[in-house]
Amino acid sequence: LEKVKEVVTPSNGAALDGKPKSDPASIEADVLQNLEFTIGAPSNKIPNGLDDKTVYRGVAASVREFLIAAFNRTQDYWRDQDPKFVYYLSAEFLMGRSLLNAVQNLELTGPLSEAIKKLGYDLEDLVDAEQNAALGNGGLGRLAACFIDSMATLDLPGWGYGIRYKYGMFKQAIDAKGYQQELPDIWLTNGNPWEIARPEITYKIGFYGTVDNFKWSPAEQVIAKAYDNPIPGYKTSTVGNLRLWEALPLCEFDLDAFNEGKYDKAVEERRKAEDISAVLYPNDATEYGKELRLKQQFFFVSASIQDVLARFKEKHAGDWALLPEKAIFQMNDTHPTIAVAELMRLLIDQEGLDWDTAWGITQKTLAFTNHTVMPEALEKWPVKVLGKLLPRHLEIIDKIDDIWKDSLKEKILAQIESEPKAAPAKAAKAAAKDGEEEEAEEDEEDPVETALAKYGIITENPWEKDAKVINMAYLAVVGSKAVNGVAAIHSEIIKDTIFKDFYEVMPEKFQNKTNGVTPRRWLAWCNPKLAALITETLGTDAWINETTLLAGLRQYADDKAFQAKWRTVKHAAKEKLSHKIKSLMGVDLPTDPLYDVQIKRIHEYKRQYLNILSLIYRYHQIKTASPEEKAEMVPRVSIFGGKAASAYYAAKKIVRLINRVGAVVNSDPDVGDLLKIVFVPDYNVDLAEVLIPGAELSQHISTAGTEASGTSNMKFAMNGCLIIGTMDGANIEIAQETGKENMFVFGMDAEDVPVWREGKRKEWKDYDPRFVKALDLIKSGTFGETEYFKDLVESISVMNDSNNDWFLVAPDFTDYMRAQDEVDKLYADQDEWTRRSILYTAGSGFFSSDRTIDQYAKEIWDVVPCKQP
Ligand code: GPW
Repeated sequence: LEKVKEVVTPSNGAALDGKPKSDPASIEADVLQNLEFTIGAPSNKIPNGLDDKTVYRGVAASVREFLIAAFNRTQDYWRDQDPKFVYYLSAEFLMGRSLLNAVQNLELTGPLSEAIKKLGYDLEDLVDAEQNAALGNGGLGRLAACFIDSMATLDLPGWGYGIRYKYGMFKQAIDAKGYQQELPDIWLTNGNPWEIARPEITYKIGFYGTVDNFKWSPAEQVIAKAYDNPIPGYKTSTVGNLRLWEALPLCEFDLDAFNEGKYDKAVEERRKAEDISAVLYPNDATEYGKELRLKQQFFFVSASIQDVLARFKEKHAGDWALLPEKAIFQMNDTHPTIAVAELMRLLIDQEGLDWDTAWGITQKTLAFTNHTVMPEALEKWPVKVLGKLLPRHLEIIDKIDDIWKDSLKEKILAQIESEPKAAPAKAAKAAAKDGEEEEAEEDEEDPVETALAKYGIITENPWEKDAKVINMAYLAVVGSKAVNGVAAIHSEIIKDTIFKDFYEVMPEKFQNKTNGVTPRRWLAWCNPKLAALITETLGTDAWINETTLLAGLRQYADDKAFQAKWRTVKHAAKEKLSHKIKSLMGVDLPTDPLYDVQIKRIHEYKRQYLNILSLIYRYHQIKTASPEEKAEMVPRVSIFGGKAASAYYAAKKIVRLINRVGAVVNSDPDVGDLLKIVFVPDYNVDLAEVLIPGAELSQHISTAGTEASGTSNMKFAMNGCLIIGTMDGANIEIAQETGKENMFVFGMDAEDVPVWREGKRKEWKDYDPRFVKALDLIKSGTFGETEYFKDLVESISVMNDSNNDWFLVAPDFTDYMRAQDEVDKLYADQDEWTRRSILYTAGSGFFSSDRTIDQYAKEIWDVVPCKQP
């Protein structure tokens, strides 16, 4: 056997004894072998004549062997043990890079770096050679990535399910005039060493066609092909899975058409199918109701459910009542909610269950997370669009809607009877006054039907006459066992607003699961120096999985010697950030000023506008200051990053404004190092891994009540970065954990915002003179393009039907400036600043996604750890 091993196993012994050898020499030999045979690098250039990209591929191929070995063992064990699984259905998984994460989670960094050094390369450079996997827009997609990391680390049987987009989030460039340019994200050109293609795992997905007597005959079919992405846990041998689907044509090529010389037609079917998994929709929190988007959603949901049911049948054929004890699907926002109808269809049409049995199973097997209260993001599919693409599903949704409303009838009737009769009488009187008594009589509707209307899943489209829409969030609420928001305040708001009526009739369904982030990627791996200091101070690295241990840092917050060490480490991270910006943009940033960072999707509700207005005023102050006043000012580097959805014009103008202001300020000799404003192009996961450790102040300044949670706020807090923010989303809980007095809190509260919008705003004229000054500077052309910026300026200063400063930039400005003054004052006191920085990290333990996932597992999923002995 030993002899055979030597001769046969090219891959480090994994195939025969199940575990590759992890000493530096074995790894080195394996990388060489992969460079030569897997990658096919020219042998005369091996080992040290290759570029980093090629060596990266060889190294990744070796790491892949470790991953696959542990992956196979985990999945075999789970198959054998048959525990209950959670399936996280998400249209987005924003994974970022995988090499460093895999190597760190597998605890291979030491021997691997040594092996790489022997070959004449540097692990850090190879890490930088990797393409970002950007199959997500922002917070929602990155949350899904953090969640599957935590599931693996907690040994929870679970898979992610999504789409293998050929093109991910667009790449952003900023042109010389400050405009955002969008470029395609061609991320698969050099192959993807982190995925395992499964040509043998395929499902048919149907679209269009007709329904005859409940039988659906699709007019179009495509194939969904599986790709598995192993997800390593940390300090465990568990390796979970992210299964992504690629769309392919049923028939490769129409040979008849080809033979007739119709070449275009011959390839048409292929193109139509491939379109489905071609590109990620780059809209964050806005929907456009496009058919292709619904196609994508149904495509991955159907493939995933078919896959789960197929595995269930292998073990438990026929025993459908057992399904809720073996599987739960978590729907990440409304994007996968067609799952409600698809699970019903498969159980009834394919497996022959009766309606009631199928509905009972469905309601126990699905759960739903809501991530926004903004109406434009809550998907409502026109009945026309959904009925054409998925006629059988429309029929099922229609019936769910009827049965759901029927189930409420008794309750409603009792309610109506208990109400005093005065209300209808009053209405009749009012009608009589208008001389329309008779008509009112004729039109009078069944009061029960009227009262039921607000519960309707299928409703009238308020924007279009006679055009019904399907409210996907309502469908999900009715079809799920649990519904949750993503931060404490958000989970309360959804019960009071978008789901109020539903909450009143089924309060037990509604829960909160405050978001979290993985402390591996977002502290331990991205900020190794701070991590080392924490480990040294706490005397253990157990905090990487037990983040509540970070609270142990509190006792050192006042310790001057510790503060000095903390500052040194933070400063090193600032230097790294400054180098990164130099290499990306050619801009030299001093490292002494306060590093202030706002990185997130560009959106009016997130209020990058508020931030840039305050900087415009700061610029004005610098320009008009005496030398003595200048000497008192606290220098600042303001960094922005984020993408605007391609058709979101206001957001694109804000991007341009920031860039224009930056160009003027940075080249003004009067300003010097007192203020630098940079917009880092193409903000993404790997930039975040440098920006977050290097930041000292971060801005989370959404209009109260609009940001469901936010998750970068948690990452910044973990890395000892102070927060200026509103009492919104998870900021509130971060303030609780780290001390509200340590946060720069400003602005209106969530309860005041609706009051403002409905009333106060109409008579308010109290514009802050500094706000007026900042807008004047834009208007008078200080940053050029006055015509271009005109409507942006008016949107927050001239009130009329189209401009109403919906996100309260003007009324929150004064308090924001007060908070900014406090920032400057505190930064001048470095000891106090550092003390708070330590307290942020110490108080961030609650925001680990391990905690979040543990709560999901216990309170919604009923899934327990299943770890190999
Ligand atoms: F609109 N979020 C996001 F709710 O990143 F669908 N993209 C989205 O399309 C939506 C939400 C959607 C974000 C929230 O804005 C953010 O507050 C939250 O922290 C994050 O989802 C994860 O829950």
